[in-house]
Amino acid sequence: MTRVFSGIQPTGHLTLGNYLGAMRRWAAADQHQADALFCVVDLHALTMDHDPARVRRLSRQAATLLLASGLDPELCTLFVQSHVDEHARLSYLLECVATDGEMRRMIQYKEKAAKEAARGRSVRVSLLTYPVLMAADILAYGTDDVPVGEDQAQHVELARDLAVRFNQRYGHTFTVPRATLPQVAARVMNLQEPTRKMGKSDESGLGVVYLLDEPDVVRKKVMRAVTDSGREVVYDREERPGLANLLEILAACTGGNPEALSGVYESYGALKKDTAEAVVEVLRPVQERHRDLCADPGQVEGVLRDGAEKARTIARPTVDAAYRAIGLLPAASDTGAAVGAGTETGAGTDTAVVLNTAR
Ligand code: AQP
Repeated sequence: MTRVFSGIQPTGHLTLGNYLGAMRRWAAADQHQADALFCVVDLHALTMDHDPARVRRLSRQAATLLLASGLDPELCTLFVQSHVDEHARLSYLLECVATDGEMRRMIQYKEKAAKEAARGRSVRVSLLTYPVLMAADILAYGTDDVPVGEDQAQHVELARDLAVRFNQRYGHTFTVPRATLPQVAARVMNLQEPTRKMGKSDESGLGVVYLLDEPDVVRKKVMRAVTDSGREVVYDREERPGLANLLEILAACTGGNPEALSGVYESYGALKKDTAEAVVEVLRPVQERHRDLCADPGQVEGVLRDGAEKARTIARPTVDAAYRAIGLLPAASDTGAAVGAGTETGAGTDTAVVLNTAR
């Protein structure tokens, strides 16, 4: 069965971009078709200046919203990254395979490092290395498919490269994963700056629809969306990014096609009104379920506890195999497991190492 893994960072309140680009597919398709794991990747939230209490609060909120968006613990595994040590264990090994140059080419690193510098803050080393942790998140589970929005495609590409490199150097250990992108709304844009991604760490929040925004707030944000000069409603991502963004949001919410929808509207106002109502309707059931789940926090905690236990049992053998393959001496109780691991170091060599150390 195909193994699917994907995660979400508790770096801010979850947005319509997170929902349309990733979460909705996880609930509607992935958990039914695959052996799927979904994770609140809280370690990633420590890569920028952060408030510990806020990260804790947002982690719980993200898990609750994932359940509210339809993830079913009977069908998939939902857990918090820091509850499973295997992610951090594997990340170090992959840092020994990744290069400084490839880390510095990551677009998110360049953008976020520039943001930190502009605020006069120093850049954390973890901001540079977190794509390796993300590769570890994915590779620890023998993942085949990683359903993400377009902004994460480069990081999944890195996970692929590291898997291939590790396998070539140390023997086949990892499945090589691939990113799967949604057909529509792979990159929902900020409503105020439609050339910028709708992101949860946006400062003003005016161009960002949050999953827990009240219907009237959603309506206001969509009605005030920046559109382009011109009168005709046409779908052109390059020349008319504001309009294209609205058409894509409407298409994603109604199951339509942005190009076809552009022919239906004669005015920007009508398009905005329908888009606002479509978003309100998509968010309504999520908000209702979120409210119910908040009334029973023990339920969410139980799901996360069981999820972490299950995730550990899946990740452990792969991460242990990577430790052996790369040449680390197994702890005494694991020595039996070391036999045969690695490309050049067979059982005989392992035994010699143990004997030499004893002398
Ligand atoms: N605008 C978006 N359009 C489509 N998909 C998106 N995703 C995020 N934003 C959009 C997808 O949601 C999943 C989880 O995202 P994440 O938590 O890894 O990243 P983020 O929301 O972009 O969070 P950041 O980096 O903390 O926020 P910003 O960018 O504001 O600084 C992923 O599958 C992602 O592709």
